[in-house]
Amino acid sequence: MEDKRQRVRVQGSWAGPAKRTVLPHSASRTVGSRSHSTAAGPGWVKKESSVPEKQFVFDASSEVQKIACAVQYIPSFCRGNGTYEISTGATGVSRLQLLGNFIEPKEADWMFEQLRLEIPWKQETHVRQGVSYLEPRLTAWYGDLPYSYSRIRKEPNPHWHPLLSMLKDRIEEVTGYTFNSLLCNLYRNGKDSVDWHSDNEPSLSVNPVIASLSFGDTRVFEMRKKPAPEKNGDFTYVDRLKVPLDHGTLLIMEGATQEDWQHRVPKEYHDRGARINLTFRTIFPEPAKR
Ligand SMILES: O=C(O)CCC(=O)C(=O)O
Repeated sequence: MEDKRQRVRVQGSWAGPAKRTVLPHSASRTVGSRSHSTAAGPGWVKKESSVPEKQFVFDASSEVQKIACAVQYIPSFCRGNGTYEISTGATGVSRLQLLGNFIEPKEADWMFEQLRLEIPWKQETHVRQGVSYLEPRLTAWYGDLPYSYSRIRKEPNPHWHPLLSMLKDRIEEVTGYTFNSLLCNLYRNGKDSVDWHSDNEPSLSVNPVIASLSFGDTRVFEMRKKPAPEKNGDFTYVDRLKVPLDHGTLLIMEGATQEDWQHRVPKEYHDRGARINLTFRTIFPEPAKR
């Protein structure tokens, strides 16, 4: 069993109407309990489910699968709503909150069109080992401070589009978190992507909360756990998750998620339509370099 993984497959059924409640973890949830997991099972645990129409009821007879290297799959349609503690470690709990239909489809349709046409999209150039290449997506930055990632610097842009300000307000109201910045991504088709990374730049400080809102075609948001130091960067047997993010879905990443996990949106084999992803964050001024 050395290289095998034991994983819990969450089983259950859909029942009754449930009230939508999303509160910041500090206000509403207990940290660290992994109630339906086995001692050996590193998989994610569904803590609580709250959906507009139906609620997922956990079935205690969940079976433990022994498989070499499985990928867990969290559906993001209404039935996937809930809070997922995806790992617990020395750095704390890594947690996802998923809210399908955060924006209703009709509203999401016109928002998508407005954002596609009115955001000042730009294709940045990466330089890696002396070779420059165009980022396989378009981006835009909003916030009073600059943002640097992968040696790209986004200049401050305090001119928030009214629709983006409205979405920020709506997310802040529902989650109880506040954000001062936004990185927008436009995936023009299935060939556009973002590679494995964590949102862990120093300007995001420790345990950043990232609120990620998606519009347009569904793309799979993949996550993989960072290997322990003794694995020397070998990701072969790390825990993995797939979260399909569809039109109007809000994903919140909290706790140690950026410290302990990486994420990406891979290219697709089959073509996809355009997708816009908005990642709201809080940026802090970086200490002056000496
Ligand atoms: O498009 C997404 O869902 C992810 C975007 C992302 O990883 C980022 O902006 O850091």
